[in-house]
Amino acid sequence: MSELPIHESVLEADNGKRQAAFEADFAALGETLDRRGIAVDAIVEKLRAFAVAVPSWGVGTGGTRFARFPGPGEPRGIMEKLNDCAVIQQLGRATPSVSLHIPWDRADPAALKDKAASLGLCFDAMNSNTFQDHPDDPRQPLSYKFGSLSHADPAVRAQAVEHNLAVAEFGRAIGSTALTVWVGDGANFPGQSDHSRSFERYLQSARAIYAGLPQNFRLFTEHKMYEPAFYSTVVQDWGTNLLIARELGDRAFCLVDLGHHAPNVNIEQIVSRLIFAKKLGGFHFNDAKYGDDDLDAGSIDPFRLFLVFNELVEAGEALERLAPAHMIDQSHNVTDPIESLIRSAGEIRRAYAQALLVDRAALRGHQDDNDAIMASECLKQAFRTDVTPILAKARLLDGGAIDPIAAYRASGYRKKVAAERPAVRGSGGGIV
Ligand code: PSV
Ligand code: MN
Ligand code: MN
Repeated sequence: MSELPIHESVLEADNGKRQAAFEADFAALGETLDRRGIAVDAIVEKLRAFAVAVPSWGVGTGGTRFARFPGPGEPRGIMEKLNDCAVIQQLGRATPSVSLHIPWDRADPAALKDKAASLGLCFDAMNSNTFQDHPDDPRQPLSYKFGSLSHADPAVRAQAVEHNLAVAEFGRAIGSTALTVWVGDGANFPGQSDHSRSFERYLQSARAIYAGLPQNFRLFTEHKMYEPAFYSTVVQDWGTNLLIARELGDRAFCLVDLGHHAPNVNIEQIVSRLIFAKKLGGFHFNDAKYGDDDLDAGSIDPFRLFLVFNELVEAGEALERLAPAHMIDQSHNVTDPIESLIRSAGEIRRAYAQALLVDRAALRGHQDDNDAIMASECLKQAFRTDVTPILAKARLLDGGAIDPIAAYRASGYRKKVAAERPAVRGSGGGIV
């Protein structure tokens, strides 16, 4: 039995205020799409089936390398983080699962499962952490300062492998079926480490993790161009990532974090190539202007997010077979994280809805005719369509809010938890 955090009367009252305008907007959009030969209800149903996981660290203190600015009512541990995740799901209805980060979220697995079930949540891919030292963990006494899975010292590598296997085992106990591995391993200076030898060591460690995973687990490896290493990163791009996935085997896949590429890199083309290679494992959605900015999805370049979804829709059945995981990975300083995560989940669905509106037959025709303008316009027409009423309809049908951020503000949830949760330092979920 679910215990939803926002009282139903709040939701009803807020939806009630917006219902008439929403119905009119939805009907108008339905007519517009009908003229284009698109059944609006079919798009609504596809959106309802599209879920994206919330990162547990996204509801905690965000920060930069320079400072953390704790907000009021910040969750003090994983159980309170789950409460916040339940708010995001209750109002937005796009995020039924949570991606945990160990050791930040370590707790009794049975208690975690019960808590999640009581909130109507479940768990998505697990995340290990060998990019920080863990002085309080007796199983990880060695430092990751100079790397983890690719470290020159076999003892550090062994410790990092063991940690990953422990995280997978923890995940198995709470119903997760995937492990995401991101390492900060790399070098700040040319000559600091040998590109070949460090990659070989990484692969050896990754093979050990892969071999020890629970049978039903997929392994997602995540590439990142730079940071914390500033000259070279061991898993720096999709090429290296694809090599890894191919080396490891059928259950190893590449995870694409949108923020982990150089500015202007054609991420949608990378997505297309990984689908072709049958190695697209999933996404960490976020947005960025310069580097790994971890901003709300679609907040800087919504067109790029749309183009990524355009590739996913274009792939059709090939994508269904891959069933990539959808996760948000964001964390920053200046908003209420619940609002930011509600917004990101909505923008991700928006991009999906817009991609579903592309007239694919027409697009192919324009491509084959070398009609660059009409091909481009074909995408633009879909991107320019305001699908807001479709997003609202999908939420409403599942018991959510027409305007989830407004309903959240009306609920007074942040004020309530601020009174219940005294501020603590470092309540988890910091990002390097
Ligand atoms: C660090 O860049 C990072 O943001 C990666 O994207 C990971 O997915 C995330 O931290 C959590 O470990
Ligand atoms: Mn990530
Ligand atoms: Mn990142």
